[in-house]
Amino acid sequence: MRTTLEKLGYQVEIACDGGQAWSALQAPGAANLAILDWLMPGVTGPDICRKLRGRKNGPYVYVILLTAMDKLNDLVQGIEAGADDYITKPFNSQELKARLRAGRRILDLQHELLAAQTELEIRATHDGLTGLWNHGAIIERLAGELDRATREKTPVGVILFDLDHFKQVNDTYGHIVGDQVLRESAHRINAVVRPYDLVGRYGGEEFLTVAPRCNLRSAAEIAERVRKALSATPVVTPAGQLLVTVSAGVSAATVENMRVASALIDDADRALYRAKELGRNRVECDGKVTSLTAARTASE
Ligand code: GH3
Ligand code: MG
Ligand code: MG
Repeated sequence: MRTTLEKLGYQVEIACDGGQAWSALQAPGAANLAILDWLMPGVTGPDICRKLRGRKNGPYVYVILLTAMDKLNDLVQGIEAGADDYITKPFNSQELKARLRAGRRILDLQHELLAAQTELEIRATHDGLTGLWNHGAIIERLAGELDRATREKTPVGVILFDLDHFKQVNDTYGHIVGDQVLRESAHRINAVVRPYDLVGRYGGEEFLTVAPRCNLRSAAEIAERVRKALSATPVVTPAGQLLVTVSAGVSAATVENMRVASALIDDADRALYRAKELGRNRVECDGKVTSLTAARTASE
């Protein structure tokens, strides 16, 4: 069988008994089509089918059971155990070839289906323009982080960013340039936050960052890094170099003051409003104001 399969262009891995077959099928990069003898020492073919179908994750493995002609009556049991097809012994290579082709067709379809599902999941949770989490997804992530923070007794920081005078960019240079500025802003935010911080597009030119394990001050420091990353270098567009600034409002849930997502966002929004009122291109915090603004003036 190995020779026949190799002639057909398949990469073949041989297992000497059921136990070995089961280990091989669990290994990373394992085969996705298995031809299993019904009776094997230790673990039988149908046993492996049941184990495979009982897995919570892992790729789909297409299973062909090998069975002797006189065991054909047992087939129902094999199919019920999770086998996809069967071949009777001694096998005929033409038949094997045809059955393998059918198996590949199913596996290809399965692969396409999974790819389409992944694509749909990404589209449902991500913003098309910037690639960031979308409005619904970032709020859901924030709620998830708050649940975890409550269990683990850690803080969570929330930062709401809003580009300054962004309407002017659109009005002066057009929406295409505006879109480019939004993409570049998203890129710069992502570049300065920590890998496990979450960044979403909350609205048109508003971004929401969730900073797990950050108290008000640490979150404000992240916001300040983002503010600097934007104001330090103009965005290069076909319309020329545009200096873009951002204002930020920061809030934090702490062990002593745990809040739900909407309350945290409201608090960050109020701080953001103050940042706008106080002249934009600045970070304001909900509650005790840190000395970040002073630090900023000193370093610039
Ligand atoms: P402020 O400093 O007070 O925030 O001023 P602003 O001009 O940024 O505020 P405003 O909320 O008035 O304007 C936001 C603008 O963002 C209005 C809208 O045209 C623009 N906008 C929202 N979504 C998009 C988008 O997807 N693409 C582009 N190009 N512009 C967008
Ligand atoms: Mg806005
Ligand atoms: Mg704005």
